[in-house]
Amino acid sequence: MDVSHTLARPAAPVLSRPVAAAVAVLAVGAALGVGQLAAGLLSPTSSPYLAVGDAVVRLAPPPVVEFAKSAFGTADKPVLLAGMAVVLLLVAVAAGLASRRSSVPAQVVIGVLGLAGIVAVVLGPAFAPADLVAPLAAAAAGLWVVRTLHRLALAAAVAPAAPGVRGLPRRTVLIGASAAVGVGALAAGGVGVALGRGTVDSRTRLTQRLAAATVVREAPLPPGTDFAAELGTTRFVTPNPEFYRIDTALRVPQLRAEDWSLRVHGRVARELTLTVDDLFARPLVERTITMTCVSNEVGGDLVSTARFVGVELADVLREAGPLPGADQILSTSTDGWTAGTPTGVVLEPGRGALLALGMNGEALPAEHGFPVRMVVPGLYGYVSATKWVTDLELTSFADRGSYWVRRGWGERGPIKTECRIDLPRGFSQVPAGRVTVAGIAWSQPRGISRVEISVDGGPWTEAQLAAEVGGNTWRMWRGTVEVGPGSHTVRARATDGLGDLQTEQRADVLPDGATGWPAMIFSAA
Ligand SMILES: Nc1nc2c(c(=O)[nH]1)N[C@H]1C(S)=C(S)[C@@H](COP(=O)(O)O)O[C@H]1N2
Ligand SMILES: [Mo]
Repeated sequence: MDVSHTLARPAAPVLSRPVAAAVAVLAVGAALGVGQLAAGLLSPTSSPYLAVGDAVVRLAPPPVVEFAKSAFGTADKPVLLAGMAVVLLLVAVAAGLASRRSSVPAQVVIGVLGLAGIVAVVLGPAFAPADLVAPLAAAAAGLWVVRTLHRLALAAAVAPAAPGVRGLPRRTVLIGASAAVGVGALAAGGVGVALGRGTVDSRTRLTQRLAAATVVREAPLPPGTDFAAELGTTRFVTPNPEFYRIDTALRVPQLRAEDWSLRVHGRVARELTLTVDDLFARPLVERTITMTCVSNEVGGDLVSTARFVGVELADVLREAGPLPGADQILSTSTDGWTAGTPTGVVLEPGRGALLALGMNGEALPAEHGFPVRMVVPGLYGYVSATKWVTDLELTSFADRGSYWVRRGWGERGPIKTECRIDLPRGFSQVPAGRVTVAGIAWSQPRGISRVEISVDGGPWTEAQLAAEVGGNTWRMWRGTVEVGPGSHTVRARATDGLGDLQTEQRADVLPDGATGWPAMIFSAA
């Protein structure tokens, strides 16, 4: 009697290790590809992969972030994304190896990864419900692929040659399905990344368009506007990658110039809507402007200078025709940030406020407001320099607050006269004798007429000023002091273009900008 049929159960099918690992890796790959494609189609910032990367950056302890910046420089982001890919690959392999009999462990791992993507997207800076599509689609694709491929792989493991889908041998079905998933994931991911790149291409086109446009250029910078070559101090024009950056956007809005428009409305005689083409149809002007952040401490580095190209904001306003009582221009960015600028300041003759498109010979970098931002000489950024600006509402200060004003910062935000000592560097050791002291001073739009320095409480002596560019920019200065061996303190103070000395009174940055004479401690030997 043959009992084997009734007593010996067939061994539970088991996947080989390579096949089990490959199934999970393909499923995770499919999830990433689908997520990237959906994000590319709907909203580049909803990519679960990039959102998790951003979350890592945000949650990383500051020492880790600083280490990454110093070790990898501007490549820190690609390094992070590549590192995440390696981690995901290892997690997928481990999940696959744990799923040789059942796909449940791999499903749990993919579910957890999917949840991480969803949470990261939801916690993103500019979350909108539609942003859920990409991470949800990614998780669904990953789960579907792992279950389907696992089922096909188990069937093939039991009887590779038995007929499967459409009568093809099961092993052939498995290989075909796996290849289709792999190729599909790569293609989806590639298309998604390419779609998300729209901003990059749009920037390149706008840079070319600016280069070809007729721009009313400023005079070239006079020679001797800085001492960077001799002293290694701050350069007059700040290269874009070094321009200070302040905004509330955890993820830089990715816009296309072709899609951008600006609505001018509210208390106006005529509502306007301007596209980038409309801006190019107006006179373009070049203007060198030093921007300053109200949060800049005395001695701080939240101050930079660029040559901007744009259209006159005052002309746009006049065309819209502000109505009586419209004392505030409330500007809004695509990410919902707002600034309130005094209408009267922008309309002052010669103020030179811009809707800027260009910065130092190229289109605005994405992080500085591509495609269009406001720049108003003489006002701190928080009341004037809206990046990614899409809406100007003429209103009144009495009626509407703006982002930082509602949080306790001053309503008007004129820039205060300040200076900074760049040399000698803090706590540095220099040879005793004649010591070079150098720095910058600013008082937009009044300009700088004098800078004085004093060592160890001694008399004030006048520093030499670098060539003047205009009231809207900072001005470099240098001088010397005589010191013997030991510790010393050098102080500096600036006088603006109207002859007013900057105040010695120390004030905190809150509510309307720091004041006080900067001091630098160094030692001579
Ligand atoms: N959309 C948007 N624009 C913004 C801000 C912001 O948070 N969001 N910050 C403002 C502040 S406080 C300053 S000082 C300047 C800084 O501009 P920058 O980053 O190009 O140097 O941008 C202003 N424009
Ligand atoms: Mo700022």
